[in-house]
Amino acid sequence: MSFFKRLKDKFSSNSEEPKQQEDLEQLSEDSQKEIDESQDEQPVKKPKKLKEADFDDDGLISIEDFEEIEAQQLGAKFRAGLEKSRENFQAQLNNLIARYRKVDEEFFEALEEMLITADVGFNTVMQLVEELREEAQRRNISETEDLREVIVEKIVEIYHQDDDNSEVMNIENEGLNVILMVGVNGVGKTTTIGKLAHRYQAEGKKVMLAAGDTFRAGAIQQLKVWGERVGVEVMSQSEGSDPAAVMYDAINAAKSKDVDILICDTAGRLQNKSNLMNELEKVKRVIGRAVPEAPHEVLLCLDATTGQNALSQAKSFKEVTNVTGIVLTKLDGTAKGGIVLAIRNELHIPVKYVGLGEKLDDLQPFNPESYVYGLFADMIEQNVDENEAPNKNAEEIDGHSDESK
Ligand SMILES: Nc1nc2c(ncn2[C@@H]2O[C@H](COP(=O)(O)OP(=O)(O)OP(=O)(O)O)[C@@H](O)[C@H]2O)c(=O)[nH]1
Ligand SMILES: [Mg+2]
Repeated sequence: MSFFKRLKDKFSSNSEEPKQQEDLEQLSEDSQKEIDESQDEQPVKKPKKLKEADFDDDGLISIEDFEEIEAQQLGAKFRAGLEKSRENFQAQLNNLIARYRKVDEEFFEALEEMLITADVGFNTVMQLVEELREEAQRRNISETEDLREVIVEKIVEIYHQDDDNSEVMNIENEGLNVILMVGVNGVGKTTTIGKLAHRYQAEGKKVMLAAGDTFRAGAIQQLKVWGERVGVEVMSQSEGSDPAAVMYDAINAAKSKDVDILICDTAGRLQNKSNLMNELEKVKRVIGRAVPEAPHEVLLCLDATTGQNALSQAKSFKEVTNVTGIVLTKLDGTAKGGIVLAIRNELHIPVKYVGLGEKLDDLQPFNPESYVYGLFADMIEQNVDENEAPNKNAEEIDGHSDESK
């Protein structure tokens, strides 16, 4: 099965909005109806036929159906969140392919330029395009049109190259887990904490928040609002108090209340202000002393709309604290979604979550396949549809010729 077809089968659904499990049966009827109705139309965005969910005796959905729905929900989220980047990437790639029909050095140079402009990062672009050159030669591809799939496939490959499944959060089932959220001002730390708390709570974890931003006026209140919205307890002290003391008390409270996950907010700090960066070290030390192994994750929030500046932030934070993962926020707000690749390949820090909007469920675990699906969904689907049409004809012809034998 082709790479595009696999992506389409996995992530595509007929709805931009993720489906609820209850809607499944209705959805399946609706999509069948839409398929029937759209038979005569151009099948550019033909909805996928959803199979009916198999409910077992307890009225529970089967694991296969659950996984299928989950992948489609993820696909729809990335598709919606990456709309701006997709419009940009697809239009630019279509332009390139139309302009340079033949695979040659001029095409590769134009592709390099396009990817660099989309924030993919210089070194990553060089590596990616070099591998494309080799692949084109190896497979004897001479038309740029035939490179579409290879380009998208290579993006996933380059992401996976030193993969150790590191997108997965280091959360233990037993005992208290501590997550420390760090980053410069306004990148989305507090919002991400609210979204993360919501996710973990939905998974049945007991979550608590620590209001470690004692610096900015209103920051404690902002976290409390998130706590109320999500329904989790927020441990706080007064504005101006020592953030390390806030963390220390919060950890003790979390231990005594059998909390599974404590998520700690911190003040936004500029990477070039050494006193603030030192404060972060202290916070981390205090956490580590109270719970061995903690913090289990130090998540650095980066704002995708700040482009290459996000990379330099990451480098500075990495120097003072052991960043274990990136949360790339506001990916919905940029047309330069290539920043994900730059972060991964130039910093070797995994992107664990991406922010795809401002709603509670707009924080999604990062995965390179759902990402490229979001980045190229229309192109992928159109390509699969076009390729399937002649195949069908070929099958029919084959069938006839078989019969005539
Ligand atoms: N569109 C979009 N907006 C986001 C996302 N994540 C956060 N935001 C917005 O970014 C703004 C800043 O978010 P905060 O969570 O307050 O950022 P912060 O890092 O805690 O800021 P400081 O506490 O001032 O350092 C808010 O308006 C959020 O709604 C996202 O994924 N997409
Ligand atoms: Mg904040």
